[in-house]
Amino acid sequence: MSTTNDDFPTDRPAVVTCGLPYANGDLHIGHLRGYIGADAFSRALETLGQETAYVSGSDMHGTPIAVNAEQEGVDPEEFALEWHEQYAETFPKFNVEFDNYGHTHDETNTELTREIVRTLDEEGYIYEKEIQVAYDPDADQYLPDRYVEGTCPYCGAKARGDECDEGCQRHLEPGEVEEPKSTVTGNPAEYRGRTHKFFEVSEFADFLTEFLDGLEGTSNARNQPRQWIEEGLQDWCLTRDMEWGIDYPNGDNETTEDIVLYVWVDAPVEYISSTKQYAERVGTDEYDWRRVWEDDGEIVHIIGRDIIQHHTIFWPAMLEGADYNTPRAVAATGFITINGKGLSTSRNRAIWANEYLDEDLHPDLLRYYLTTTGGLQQDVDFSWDAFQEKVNGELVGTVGNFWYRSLLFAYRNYEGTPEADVSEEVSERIEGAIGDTREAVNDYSLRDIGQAATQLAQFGNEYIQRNEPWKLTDDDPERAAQVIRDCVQIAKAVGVLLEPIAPEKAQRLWEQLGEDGDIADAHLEDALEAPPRTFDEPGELFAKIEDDRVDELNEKLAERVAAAGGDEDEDEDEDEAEGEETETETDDTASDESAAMADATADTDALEPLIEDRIGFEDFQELDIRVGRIESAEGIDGADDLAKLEVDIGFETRQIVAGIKQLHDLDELPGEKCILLANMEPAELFGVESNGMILAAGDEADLLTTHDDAVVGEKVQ
Ligand code: B3M
Ligand code: ZN
Repeated sequence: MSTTNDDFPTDRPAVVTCGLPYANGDLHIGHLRGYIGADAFSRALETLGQETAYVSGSDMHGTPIAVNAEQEGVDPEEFALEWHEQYAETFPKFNVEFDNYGHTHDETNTELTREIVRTLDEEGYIYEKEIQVAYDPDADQYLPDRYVEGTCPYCGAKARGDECDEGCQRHLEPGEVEEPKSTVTGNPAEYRGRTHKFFEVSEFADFLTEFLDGLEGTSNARNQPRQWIEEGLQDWCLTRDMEWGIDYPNGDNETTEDIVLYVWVDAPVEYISSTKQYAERVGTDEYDWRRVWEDDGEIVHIIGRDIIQHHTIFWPAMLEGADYNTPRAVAATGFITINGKGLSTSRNRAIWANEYLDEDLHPDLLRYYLTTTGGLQQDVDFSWDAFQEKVNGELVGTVGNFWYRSLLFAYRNYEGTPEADVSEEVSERIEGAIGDTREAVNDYSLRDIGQAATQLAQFGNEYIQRNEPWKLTDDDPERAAQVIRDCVQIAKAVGVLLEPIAPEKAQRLWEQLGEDGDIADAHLEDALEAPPRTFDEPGELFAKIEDDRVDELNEKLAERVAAAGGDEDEDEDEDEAEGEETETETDDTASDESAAMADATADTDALEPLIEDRIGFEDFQELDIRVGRIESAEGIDGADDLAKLEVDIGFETRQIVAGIKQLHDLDELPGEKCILLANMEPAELFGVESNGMILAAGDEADLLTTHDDAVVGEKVQ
């Protein structure tokens, strides 16, 4: 496999997927970040001219469903199908438009999963082994996955039977969780011997190393698995002692009683099944699903960062073992926090999908907030205040304002697009924005896709201010027409560029410009095509969110949390999953992009206040700040954010721990110069000694460096 891919667009069909929601409860903002993000990415790929399908489905199996169905006393199939239908209805309301949305229990997926497992078996990658499985003697049942809880053997955090959801995020094999406790009765569980099927993941270590070298997406999806491979891969138990799920296929196509496939076997297969269903619906001449999955198509998975291991170890090993194509990219998003605290469904500290819609808030506002606040890998904090600030500042103040004033001026003075050619300055600026969008897509940066559009609108506003067309209409009508012609073109271009993120608003703009058809079918180059000569009076596309509305939304959220027994001021541990975080250090300042967009200067309200007390030069001299060169950088096992760096400081090499694991591509750091505080007291973080402190600024840990010939070891003074 080559380690460099052709840039998008390629002439091969692409599929974009998002992680399958477990069909077991209401959708919330944590889910929406992934579905909206993947929807925006697939729309953006299409604007580049890339043939793309966007597919997903509901995850119907496993203990997440069985446990909840049991609690409600209903059959798991009926239970999951009901949620599945609700999800399928909810997504379009957020303008999330799947080309196919299936579910893992349908015939396509059941058959394909069994076929893949059979192939793996035939290829000799599956064997049987007796293992110790948790068992509840009082309930007289085995305790797979979420039926058991205990302690993670790797990091010591509280863990579920199959995942260290609150700690190191590792997948845990049956029997691994320590001090097992039954979630059925709350009693300590016993371990009992049972024979299960295993997939020889360990055989794929070399393949996976090479696979990761070529993998695009976010750096966390490459770095964590590299570490897991280095530590040695374990084979993977493919079966579970339960009834709900896909029966294990025997070679002769019979099924084995009482054991089903682990939910994580059939869940990712739905990516293929759903693509296949789409192709069968539109015709395989129209969309060649076999080329995508069996040959050289572009597979892009967008997932939450808690399921990196499943998508970068197990899944590619399964695909390779069964002779399928493997993903081009895995982009893993950070979590969502609410008012700086972990999202918690049990504490009702969440923004629910239906609640958002019931408030009559436009879906494109949330789409914009979720895709452009922070980078994909970063945790994003949601608060109604930050939402208001972003909507009012960027969408109302910058984009909406520019659209409305340009189109209104054009309508009033020219009944549409004035007859003039677009100036060179403006067409170059639009071309620049198209280039930025193309680059952003190839970098898997939704934020940059959004910023390319918003910055173009910002340019448009400045362009109007600078040229003052209202002063020109009488004195220099030709020049006035030229300026407005430019503005109408910029307005159209902003619409085309913003469509992946705010598709409904962009479509409204399209219609206001008198364009036919769907803006979703437009390609980036259409941003340079002239709009129709005439159009009707435009209306405003974005409305300000008022302060009292925000107060009301804040109150409702606080009341909900209080009613669930929580308190917005209390500091507590969280115990939730589905991409929910236990502790985060998200900072609200991340949401203030508007000032940073204009000139990389932050809004001072969002900055830490200046320290009033002055220090003398002698105090400063006590800080031994040096130029260093990073020799190596690797993530620290078990720590979400920390990386261990070896830094050459001239006299010696220092080991330094820095909170940059999610924020930098660690592979790209060796060789880079950095600035560090050399006489920082040594400290131990996650059992790793840190001997110095790397200096960085901002939410994305922009590393300080030198720009000329300062040599390694030199003092900064
Ligand atoms: N159903 C949900 C999760 O763990 C799980 C994803 C499956 S993706 C193939 O986030
Ligand atoms: Zn752990």
